[in-house]
Amino acid sequence: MKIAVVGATGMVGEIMLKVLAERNFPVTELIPVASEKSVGKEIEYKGKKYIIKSMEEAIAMKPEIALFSAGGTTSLEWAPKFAENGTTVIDNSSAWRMDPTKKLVVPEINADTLTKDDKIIANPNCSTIQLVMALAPLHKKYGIKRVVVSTYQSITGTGVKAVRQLENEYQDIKGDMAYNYPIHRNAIPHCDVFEDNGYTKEEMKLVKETKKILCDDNVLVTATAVRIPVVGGHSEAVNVEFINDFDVQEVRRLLHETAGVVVQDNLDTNTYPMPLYAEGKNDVFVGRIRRDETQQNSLNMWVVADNLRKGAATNTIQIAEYLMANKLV
Ligand code: 11C
Repeated sequence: MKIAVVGATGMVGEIMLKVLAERNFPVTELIPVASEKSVGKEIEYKGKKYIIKSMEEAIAMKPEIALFSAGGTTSLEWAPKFAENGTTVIDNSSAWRMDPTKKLVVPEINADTLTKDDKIIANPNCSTIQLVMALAPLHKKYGIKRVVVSTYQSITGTGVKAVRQLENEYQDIKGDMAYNYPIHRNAIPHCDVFEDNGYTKEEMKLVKETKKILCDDNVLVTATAVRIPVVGGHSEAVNVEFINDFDVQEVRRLLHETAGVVVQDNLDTNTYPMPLYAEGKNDVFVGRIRRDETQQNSLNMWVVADNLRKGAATNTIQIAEYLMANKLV
């Protein structure tokens, strides 16, 4: 399969290359694409060097699939040009997610909705992916009425500038700031920009994308997204109210049986998910599963995942794997 990776030198792009190699994706020709300043430079994939191409060059090479992680503006401009030329684009930006003509896909949940006609496929936001991975099997069984989620998000979600800010702050060096405030020793309740309703864009992605992926507008979601000085992944405290009652042991079993979900929940051994250990892994980890004793049919849980992997690169590549396995490209 001829694969273009658009945004190959970015944080997610680099992980995409890593995950493609790790999963032995059958790449017959790799086309790394990046911004004009990187065109002509080299990147390495599986021990071989590849020259970074421009968008125009990549389109002319007619890749079967283009994995995009180059931001919304680039995607809005270029994804249709790739698609018109016969390439299936899997886009990791927010550009197409809420477009009613585009599918928003987490393969374990709704890849079966994909057809050959889907030429631009949207990859959800990282904090949404790990949330719906834990919610989907429970929604199927008990019906979700309402979700209250608080996130503890890794600085890698902001990008390389934020990683540098934290590193500088560790050493008391003054440098460029990715945030309005220091992030070292801090928790900033502000991920992405504020919207008119007082929520941030990140919080509203959790609300809107969850409904779209679960294909159910009746699922109520309210969110608070917080940035913390962590690099390994995003964590989420999730309170779920179901329509029907549940058994905690059965919830554990359902999650345990869900592909891509790992239950880490043993209080006797202090076992619960943490970003330090989720880093570099492709799964979503769930623990601290317990009944909310203040409200009927309600549950609390803690959900952790590597936001650059299952939250971005891995999910994108799983979509590509599904398209390939089902001959949709
Ligand atoms: C964050 N979730 O952690 C963001 C990063 O819409 O794909 C990814 C933004 C997106 O800040």
